[in-house]
Amino acid sequence: MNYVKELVTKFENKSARIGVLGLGYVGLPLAVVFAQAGFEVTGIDPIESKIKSLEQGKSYVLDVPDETIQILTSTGKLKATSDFAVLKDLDAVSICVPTPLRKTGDPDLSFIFSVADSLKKYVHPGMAVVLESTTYPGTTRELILSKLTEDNTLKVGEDLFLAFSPERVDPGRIDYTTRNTPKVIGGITPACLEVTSSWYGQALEKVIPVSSAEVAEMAKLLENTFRMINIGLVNEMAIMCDRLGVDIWEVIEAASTKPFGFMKFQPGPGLGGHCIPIDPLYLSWKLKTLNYSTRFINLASEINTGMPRFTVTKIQDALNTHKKPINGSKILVLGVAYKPDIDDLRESPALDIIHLLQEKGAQVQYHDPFIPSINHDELRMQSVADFDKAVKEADCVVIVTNHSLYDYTSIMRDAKLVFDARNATGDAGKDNPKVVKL
Ligand code: SAJ
Repeated sequence: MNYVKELVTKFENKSARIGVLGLGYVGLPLAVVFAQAGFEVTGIDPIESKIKSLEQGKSYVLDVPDETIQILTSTGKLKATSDFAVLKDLDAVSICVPTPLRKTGDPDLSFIFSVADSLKKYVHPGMAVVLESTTYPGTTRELILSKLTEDNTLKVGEDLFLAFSPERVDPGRIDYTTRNTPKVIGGITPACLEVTSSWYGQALEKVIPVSSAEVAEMAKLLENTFRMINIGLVNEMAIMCDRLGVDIWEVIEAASTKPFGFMKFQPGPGLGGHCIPIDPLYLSWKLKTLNYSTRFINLASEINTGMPRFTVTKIQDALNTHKKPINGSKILVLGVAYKPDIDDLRESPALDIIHLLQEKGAQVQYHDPFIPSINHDELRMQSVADFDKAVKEADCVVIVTNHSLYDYTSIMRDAKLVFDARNATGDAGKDNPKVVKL
């Protein structure tokens, strides 16, 4: 049986039955893109509430509107289930499960292990499998392939076609979407690449084939390690400028006038999100097993994780100039999401900053239009209801995440003191005696 030919034909005539394992901010948009391309797609997720929501035509992912779900489910193009047994009837499945870190800072591969165990029960000859979850180079071959072929019934490249294709979803971004962002794919064998590129090529605008799964895994880690290290560099520049008494924000604006050979990054109160602070540590963990120390990653990570403490020191200094000890001061933190205009709190530096301020005896409140409450570790807080009152009453208003809907002019007018960790106040803040910047 020539499964390559059979699968390529099924992808080309859209008769292939597609599965997406994991319906989060990566998996759901991917399932939608495959369904919109004309495939019948089954989304699979163990969390019942997600399945219920989709069955009711409700999206829980920022980038997918309700009406898209309603159209695709009503036409039968998109179904959702928590029953993994449906996998036995599918021709192709993308794995989009989380790859977080453990508390120890080591990779948490439990989601990948669990999904590989489930898939193992149902994988069958003539099936394509693509792993999308960001992970260390070698995962696709060492974990997924070995699990799916451990009983030697399937032969990769002949009746099982396995590849890695890194997700490049940036939640909230509208210029680049799952469909139009170039998609790197690397197969375990050339036939794996041929089959999976044919599949993805039916739905995505640009597929970038590479020679192996490891190249694809490593490309993703380069993308996000590049970002993490450059943010670490500019954060250290901010610390240097603080020592030198030079305005880092003006320095960056000046450097950014260079039309080539420079890329602008901004210092901040820390590094949040589920990608940038985490992905590079998957790489450093893997290299440690090969007796190599990833010094750049380790140093940048150290600098980035030190930024919340540096920020709190600067807040303390700012209060000091107003003859206010931090102990007992009322501090209002503006913006706790990990980046502007989204509702995601994961790894947000605001959590560290609030914790450090409270440790120093400050009375901390927060406001975030996207995050009504914080329920994280021992932190239980509600976003303040009366924003204007809280700004006026605070001894210091700290801009941690510069959501675009804040009116920074009125904040500078009403606040006694503003600590601006994001240069949200811009030039107006530069000449304002009430404003201190990172
Ligand atoms: N940050 C800085 N300074 C910067 C840029 C970011 O301090 O110059 C901070 C942010 O405040 C945030 C963290 O870094 O706390 C991460 O920000 P991010 O803009 O990198 O946003 P993410 O984490 O959503 O990164 C995603 C990534 N996308 C994927 O992994 C598919 C990343 O590769 C993208 O480059 C990034 O979106 C993007 O460009 O928006």
